Amino acid sequence: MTSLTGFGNELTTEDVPGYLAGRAALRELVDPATLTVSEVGDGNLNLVFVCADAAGRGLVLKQALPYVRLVGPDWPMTEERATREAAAIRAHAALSPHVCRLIDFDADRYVLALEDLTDHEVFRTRLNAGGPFEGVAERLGEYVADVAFGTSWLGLGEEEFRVRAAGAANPELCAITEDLILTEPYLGAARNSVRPMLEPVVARLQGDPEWVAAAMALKHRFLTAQEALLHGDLHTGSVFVRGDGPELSVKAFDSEFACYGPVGFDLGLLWANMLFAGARAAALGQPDRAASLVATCESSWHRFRARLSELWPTRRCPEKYPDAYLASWLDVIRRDGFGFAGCEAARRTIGLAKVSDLESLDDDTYTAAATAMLRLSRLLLTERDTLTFERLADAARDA
Ligand code: SR1
Ligand code: MG
Repeated sequence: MTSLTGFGNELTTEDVPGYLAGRAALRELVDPATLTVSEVGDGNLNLVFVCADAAGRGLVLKQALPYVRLVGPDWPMTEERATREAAAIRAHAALSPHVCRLIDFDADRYVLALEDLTDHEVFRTRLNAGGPFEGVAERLGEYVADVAFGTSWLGLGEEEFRVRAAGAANPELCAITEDLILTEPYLGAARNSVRPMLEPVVARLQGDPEWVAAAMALKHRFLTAQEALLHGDLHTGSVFVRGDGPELSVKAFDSEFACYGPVGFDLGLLWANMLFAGARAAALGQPDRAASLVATCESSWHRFRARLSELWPTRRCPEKYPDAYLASWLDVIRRDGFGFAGCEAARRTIGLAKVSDLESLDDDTYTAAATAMLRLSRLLLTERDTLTFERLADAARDA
């Protein structure tokens, strides 16, 4: 039985069949009488139940707990995040095929029923195992473009945009992002930690006012720019993949951090996590794989830009937004993307909720990869206005 704390509303593996039988939208999709259920939540926040019946039909239930699972009941967290995630999935799934589908949402018990993607694997797991990645970041670039345009004032019109942005506030989850990604790695915090050999590198960076000020400027952007409904946590652990080449399937999931914010935030998190995979490969003595992983930052950007440019002629009120504006918005997004990548690079190295790309390495390879990521963080943050992908690739190779 899975019951973490005994909170009344919490599902256990035993109650899931009865729960499904009681939900009109779900009981026809799987047979509650022949169900096998396992709790697989390995993320930081929620319970996740994989359900399959004897006929092989399946679905997934995700329940928000009233606290952060990673830490426990000492860190309370609103279950309303499930309501916001449901709204974000609906908005995003209407705009992109690369989104895990929502089947049902129980607003009383904060349970999302999601399409069964157990034939997929988590992208980070595949990357860590040395698996194929061609085409994944590029599809994610398209996904970011589709949802960015479609939830922006350009896709919605100005009044509808303001209504949607006001309805999508997600303050508690944004506070986690503001603290963990945009404050603590730079200013220091009890929740930060690195292995001892990295401590001097971190101390040097935290004493570098240019790096710290750049991170604060990105926090300012995150707090004040409301361009589109972001995924809000688009790292490689929030993406399922299946197959390769023409069979490739890519699905983003776990959008409980969704909020209106700067579009470059989603791209930046994706880029930083591809750089982590690259730093891991480099530290493990695979320079060609590392270079190809780093190159996905540029190729996902190109796909993002191409898709946004394709959507541009469909904007509401084209007379209000001349063509020249697209280029300037793209410039802003690229610069933000570099900056937020620098923040994510620092956060996943120094702050809470680290990445297995680094954490599973032995001390020598960890030191090489973590030091490289902190060097890249500095470059991405302090030189974001003039940085090119070519320069980023050179720096990643030399880091
Ligand atoms: C306390 S939640 C920690 C992290 O998990 C998620 O993946 C987000 O990145 C969040 O910052
Ligand atoms: Mg998550």
